[in-house]
Formats: sequence, structure tokens, C-alpha cells
Amino acid sequence: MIEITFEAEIGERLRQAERAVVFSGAGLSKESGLDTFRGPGGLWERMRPEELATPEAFAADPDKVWRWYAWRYDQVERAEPNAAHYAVSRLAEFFPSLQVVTQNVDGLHQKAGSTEVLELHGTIVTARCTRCGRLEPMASAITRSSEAPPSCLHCERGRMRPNVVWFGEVLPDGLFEAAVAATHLADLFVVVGTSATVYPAAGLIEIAHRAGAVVVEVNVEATPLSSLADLVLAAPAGEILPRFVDHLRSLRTSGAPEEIRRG
Ligand code: BJW
Repeated sequence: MIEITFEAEIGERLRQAERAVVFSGAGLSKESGLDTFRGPGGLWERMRPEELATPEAFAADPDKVWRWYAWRYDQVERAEPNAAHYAVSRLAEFFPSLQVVTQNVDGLHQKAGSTEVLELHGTIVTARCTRCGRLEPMASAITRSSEAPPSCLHCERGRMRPNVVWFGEVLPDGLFEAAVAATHLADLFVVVGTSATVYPAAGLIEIAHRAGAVVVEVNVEATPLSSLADLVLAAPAGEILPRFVDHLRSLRTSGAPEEIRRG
């Protein structure tokens, strides 16, 4: 089990921090049984992203893309938040402002009780009409057909697609701007379970660093942006994040525990 230690100056900034942002990626949901995209066992090891997660792929083979998302939705529906999702939601109890910015499409932050969540890459929980934009629960769209994208119940002419953001598509209106604004104001920026390779989302880490937030990275391995972190917690999120949150709470409610003060 790794020990959480940091310098006294960082401890003081964490004690006084008012605004926190948690920026999450697929690694956060790994311990809920959902696959990451990259790395060992990741989705892209078995399938090529350009054949599944692009508008071109959907245009070329809509049935294949729909079946893949129907399969993914089935996994998501059965998944439960893990200890890391609950730790993130607990942060709201002792930070005046807590914004969750997630690249995940699984809705597990909300299931764990987080209320301020920006889903930068959309959500798999809904389907969207390619023609009129009308939303429908993915569960009901799949019930109509899990083999091919069903047509829209509203306009009847468009077909349904997952309400996620594919490569080459712009992020949902205003969401990235809201994430950037929260990041500029953040005193604490916790990056959890992302390879920090997909932009513009990964750019938030650079913004947080430049804006002077304490940047904490939680990941089982190093990322291209690890050097920007003030504190790197190299362990599975479900193990380390609850302990980090406990430390933060003791720091902020009753002074630093011995383990931290030594740093
Ligand atoms: C653990 C763990 C445990 C494991 N505990 N940790 C600038 C430079 C270069 C390219 C671009 C750029 N700007 C834009 C681009 C293009 C592109 C891009 O970024 N490409 C790069 C890959 C090169 N970006 C886009 O196209 C974006 N749109 C855009 O830029 O619009 C403007 C525009 C439009 C038109 C033309 C030009 C510009 C859209 C990006 C959409 C990404 N979509 C996906 C699919 C979503 C739907 C779905 O779920 O199917 O989003 S791709 C996939 O990657 C998914 C994720 O959200 C995203 C990020 O992945 P994430 O979350 O980081 O997961 P992994 O798997 O990569 O990493 C997991 C991590 O967890 C690892 O580090 C593990 O070590 C760790 N881990 N277990 C803690 N237990």
C-alpha cells in the first residue's frame, strides 16, 4: 500500500482550497468492471477506434457501430460505482465548490451521488436522432433494435445513434467552456484514470497547472502530463482515492494527520 505524503506547503494549500475540480477518465470505472480504451486489455486492443468511434465509421457500417454500443450499454447498465466514484462524491461534503468533469459516458459519477458533472464526451445512457436531434433513453432504443440503429420515433426519418462524442466531432455546446472556466478557478485539480491523450479534454490539465491549482494525478501508470502534477498517486483509483479524500478531510477539519505533516 503506498503512503500518501506531500510537502507542508502543498498540505497548507490543500487545507485552504475552496474550489476543486475532479477530471476523470476510463480508468476510474475500471474497478467497476468497465474496460478502458488504451493500454493492456483496453477496448482499442481488440477494435480499431476509427472503425467504431468516428462519424465515418457510423456512416460506413451503422449496424456494426450500433451493435458495439448496444454491447457497451449492456455493460454500463449492469455496472455499479466503485469506491473511487463514491470518494469523489464525498469531496462535495467539505469543498464549497466541487465540479466533476468527466470524459466517461457511463453515468457512474451521478449514480454515486455527484451532482455537478460535465460529461465532455456525452453519454451512452441516451441515444440521439441523427436528423432531428431528439433524445431517447438508450435502453428503449435498444429494445426496438439491438442489431441496427432504429429509426427516430419523433421525426421517423432519422436514425438513432449513441449520444456520445466521436473523434472529429465537437464537444457538446458550452460544456468545454464551462470546464475551462471551472478549471481556471480551481485551487485543487484531481486527475483520475485518464491517459491524458485526447484533446481538447486533456488540455484542462495544462490549464489547471498554468492557473496555479494543486494538481493531483491518480493513475496506475505515468501519463504524458504526469510531470505537471504536484502529487502523483500511482495506484488503482478505488484504493487510493478514498484514502486521499480521508486525508483531505482530516487536513481541513482537524489539522494534518501525522503521516502528512512529516512531508
Ligand atoms: C487506471 C486504472 C485504475 C487503468 N485506477 N487509473 C490536438 C492534438 C492532437 C489531436 C487533436 C487535438 N485536438 C483535437 C484532436 C483530435 C482528437 C484527439 O484528441 N486525438 C488524439 C487521440 C490524437 N480529438 C477529437 O476529435 C475531439 N474533438 C475535437 O477536437 O473537436 C474539434 C474538432 C472537430 C473537427 C475537426 C477538428 C477538431 C473529440 C474526442 C472524442 C473522444 N471520444 C472517445 C469515445 C467516446 C464515446 C465512447 O465511449 O465510445 O472518448 S475516444 C475515448 O478516449 C473516449 C474517452 O473519453 C477518451 C479518453 O480516454 P481516457 O478516458 O483517458 O481512457 P484511456 O483508456 O485512454 O486511459 C485510461 C487510463 O486509466 C490509463 O492511463 C490507465 O493507466 C488508467 N487506469 N486502470 C486509475 N484502476
